[in-house]
Amino acid sequence: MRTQVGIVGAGPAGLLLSHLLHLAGIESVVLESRSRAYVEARIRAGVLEQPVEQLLNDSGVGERMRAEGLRHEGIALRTGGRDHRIDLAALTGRGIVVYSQHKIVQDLIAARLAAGGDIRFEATCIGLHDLRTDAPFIVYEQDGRTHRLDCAIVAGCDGFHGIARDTIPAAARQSFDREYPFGWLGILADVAPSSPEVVYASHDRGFALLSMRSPSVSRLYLQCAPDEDLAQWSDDRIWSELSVRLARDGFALQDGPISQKGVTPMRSFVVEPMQYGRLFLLGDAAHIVPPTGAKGLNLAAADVAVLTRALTAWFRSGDTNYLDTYSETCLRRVWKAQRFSWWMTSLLHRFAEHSPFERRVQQAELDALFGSVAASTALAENYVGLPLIL
Ligand code: RFL
Ligand code: PHB
Repeated sequence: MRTQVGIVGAGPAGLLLSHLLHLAGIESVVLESRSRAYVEARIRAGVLEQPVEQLLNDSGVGERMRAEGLRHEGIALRTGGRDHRIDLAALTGRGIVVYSQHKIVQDLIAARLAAGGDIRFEATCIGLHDLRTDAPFIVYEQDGRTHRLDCAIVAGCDGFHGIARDTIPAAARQSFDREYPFGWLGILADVAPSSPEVVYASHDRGFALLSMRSPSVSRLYLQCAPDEDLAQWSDDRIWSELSVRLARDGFALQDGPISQKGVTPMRSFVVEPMQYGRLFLLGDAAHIVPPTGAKGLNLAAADVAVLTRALTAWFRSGDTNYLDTYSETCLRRVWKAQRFSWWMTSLLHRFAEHSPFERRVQQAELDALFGSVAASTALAENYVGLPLIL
C-alpha cells in the first residue's frame, strides 16, 4: 500500500491534516490504534481560539460548530470572592468559541469519510522506517496481521504517548520538560452552566475552573494532587469543594449528576526539532501545555496549518523552503503558547512550596493585571489566539 502522506493518529491533529491535505489535492492514509467509537467519545478540550474557528469554517467543517458552539466575548478571573472580567471583544475585537473537541473529531471523521478518505481504526503503528531516505514506510498491526504503508512523508500525530517522537534518535532531539506539583480533577455534569462565561478562580484552597459544553452540560475542574485518588472524591465532596473555591457574592453554583470524572497531571513539554528527515511531528506528539491557557488543541491546529502550507508547496512544485523551516516556524508559536500557559498556571494555582512572600507576590500580580488595560490586553491577545503561522 502506498500514499503520499502517512498519518499516525486520528486525534484532531491527524484528522485535520488529512482533511486540509485533501482540499489541497494531496492523498493521505490515517492510522489510528483506537476504535472510531472511542476517539469520537473522548472528552478533552473545549475552547477554540478565533484563528482555529476560522480555519475550521474556511475549510468547510464548521457547520455544526456554528450551530452548537457557544460564542464568548469574555472570561472571568475570580479571586477574593470578586470577579475581574477580561473583555476579550473590547480588548482584541475577537472572542472564542466553546465547542467540544470530540465533536470536532466527529465532524472531521464525517468529512473525511464523505470525501472517500482512508482512515484505518484499530490499526496500531509499531515502527517508522527509513525516515532519512525519500522512501519512508510505516509498519502497523491490524486484524492480527502486520502491514506496511509506503509514503513520501510521515506525519506523527500520535499524541504524547505515541511512538513517533521516540523514533527520532536521542542524539537528534532535545526535550524541555516541566512537571507541576498538581493536577486537575475534571468533571462533566448534566447541569446548566452557573456562569455564562468561563471562570478561572484563584483560591487559598487551590485553583478551580468553571466551563461548559452546552446550555445543559457543565465542565468543571479542581486543582488536586497529580496522583489524586478519585475514590476519595464523592460527588458531594466535589460539588462542595467547587462551591467553596468558586464562591462570589451573588453567585450560586448549581450542582447536578456527574457523568464523567478524571484526573489529569499537568506538565509543560517541548521536543526540538519537530522534524527528522521525512518525519514531521504535530500536536501533543511534539508539545504539551498545562490546560490553564486552553492552548493544546489550538496548537495542534496551528502545526497542521504550517505543515499543510509546506506540503502543498512541495508536492506542487518541489519547493522545499516551507518544509525545511517547518520546525522553526511551529516552535515560534509553540514557545509563545508555552510561556502563556506556564504564566496562567503560575498566576492562578496554589503552590505548596510558596513562602508567604511568594504568595503575596502572586496576589499582587493578579492585582496588577486587574488594574492595567495593557496587561489585560496582553492576556486577551494570547487567549483569543495568535495568528496560526507566525
Ligand atoms: P491526541 O488527541 O492525543 O491524538 C493522538 C491520537 O493518536 C493515537 N495513537 C496512535 N495511533 C496509531 N498508532 C499508534 N502507535 C498510536 N499512538 C497513539 C491515539 O489513540 C490518539 O487518537 O493528540 P492531538 O491530535 O495532537 O491533539 C491534541 C489535543 O487532544 C490536546 O492538546 C487537547 O485535548 C489539550 N486540551 C485542551 N486544549 C485546548 O486547546 N483547549 C482546551 O480547553 C483544552 N482542555 C485539554 C483540555 C486536554 C485535557 N486532557 C485530558 C489531557 C482539558 C483536558 C482535561
Ligand atoms: C474546558 O472547557 O475543558 C476548558 C476550558 C478552559 C481551559 C481548559 C479547559 O483553560
